[in-house]
Amino acid sequence: ILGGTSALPGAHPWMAALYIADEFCAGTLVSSCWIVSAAHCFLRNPLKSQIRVVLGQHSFNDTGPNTRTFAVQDYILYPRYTQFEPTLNDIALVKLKKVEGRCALKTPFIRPICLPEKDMTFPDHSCCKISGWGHMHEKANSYSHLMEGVVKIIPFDQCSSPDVYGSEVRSGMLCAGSESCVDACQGDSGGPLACDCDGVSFLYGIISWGDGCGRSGKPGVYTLVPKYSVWINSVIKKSRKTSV
Ligand code: 4AZ
Repeated sequence: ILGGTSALPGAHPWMAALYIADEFCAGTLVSSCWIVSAAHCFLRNPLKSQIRVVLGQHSFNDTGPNTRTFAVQDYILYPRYTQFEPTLNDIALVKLKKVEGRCALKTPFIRPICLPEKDMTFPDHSCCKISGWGHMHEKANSYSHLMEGVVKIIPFDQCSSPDVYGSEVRSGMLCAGSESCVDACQGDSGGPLACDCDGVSFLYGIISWGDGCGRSGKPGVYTLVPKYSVWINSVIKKSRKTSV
């Protein structure tokens, strides 16, 4: 995250750190066994056994009394996701492997975020929060402790104008940025854009892509989660019926 501030421990209890073979992505806990992340994080077809999910983490690569580490039972990319259009439908679900019959237990540092229903919309210019362990400058080469920042939802017509992203921005995406250059960067992918309604946080976007980080006129682009709510719920419900 560029231009943000340090998050207090426990401020984003749904944050998941995904160690995927030699890569790193973030994700968001949406129920005790399920993480929502970005499909592009799994483009190299990592083995499930090469993935670890850490919940309750504050500093990158650091476990402690408040963290829980999980192996992965399964990961599922959005059905129409393809490497030929890696920014389109950039959403994946990761199922945690149970330990003694359970996945994530709620603690002050671990708690799921609410999933929006398919028709939930936050208006243009709404303020939402991004968080992550990613680069703090476009040319950084290390990850950080958990950072957060506020970004505003940018009208779709503005983001898809020729001087911003043109036709690269498609339906199922949303743009958000800030005049003070708060933005997501490498390593933040898969993490949440969380928007509050009546004091409740919803996973409205997934950090996906952008032209560099914090460049003026080049906002971050996010997967628009409500467009995928029906798919997410169907995968989670199916798995309840078919697995233990
Ligand atoms: C990345 O490489 C990345 N500024 C994520 C978000 C943005 C840029 C790059 C948006 O994961």
